[in-house]
Amino acid sequence: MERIEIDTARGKERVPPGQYLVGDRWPVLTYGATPEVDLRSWDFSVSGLVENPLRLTWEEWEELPTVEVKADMHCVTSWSKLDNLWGGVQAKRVLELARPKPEARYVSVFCDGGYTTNLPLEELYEEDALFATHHDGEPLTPDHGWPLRLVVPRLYAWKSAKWVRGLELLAEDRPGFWEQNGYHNYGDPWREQRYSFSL
Ligand SMILES: Nc1nc2c(c(=O)[nH]1)N[C@H]1C(S)=C(S)[C@@H](COP(=O)(O)O)O[C@H]1N2
Ligand SMILES: [Mo]
Repeated sequence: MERIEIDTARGKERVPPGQYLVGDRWPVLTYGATPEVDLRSWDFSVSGLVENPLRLTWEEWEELPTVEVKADMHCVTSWSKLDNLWGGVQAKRVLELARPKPEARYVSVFCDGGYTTNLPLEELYEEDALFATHHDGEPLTPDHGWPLRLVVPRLYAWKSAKWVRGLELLAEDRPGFWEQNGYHNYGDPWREQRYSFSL
């Protein structure tokens, strides 16, 4: 399996300003309850501005080529967890299958349980952005997003949507759940883009 190790900090301080380390502990941060997911009715869809809309069953998802990505995780509530080894499918592989139209510039990510988040499309072409099924060699637990979560290591972790069910590609940005509720629209930890208002 291909192992991708990218310096999440990219030459900046490894731990972004205002963050503390949790060590081996891995907090669970969820708004609301952990949804129940049934793999028999589960699907993953890519819709909107794509040439080839996708709708994959779990069996079809499991056929996709996998990678491992080592990356740090930074939550806006100030904890950081370093050196997570994620296993899953690179986001750009999925986009290559769906073939975004030239007008597509943003992505709306949706999940079981109703959570949403938004990203510029180019963020999902970064080498370390993936849809993860595994963490440190083990399948994800339900609280951490089983069966599938998005991981976008270079942005605050609220963008790393758990229980992800699909993407919609858009020409105009569409703020997600936290982005509509006061969090920054982009969320770069090194620029401390925590909230959309100034403190
Ligand atoms: N579907 C969904 N995804 C989510 C959240 C959520 O509430 N619902 N919380 C986000 C936040 S704020 C963080 S910090 C990370 C936490 O991931 P963890 O619980 O696996 O540590 O998940 C993100 N993904
Ligand atoms: Mo978070």
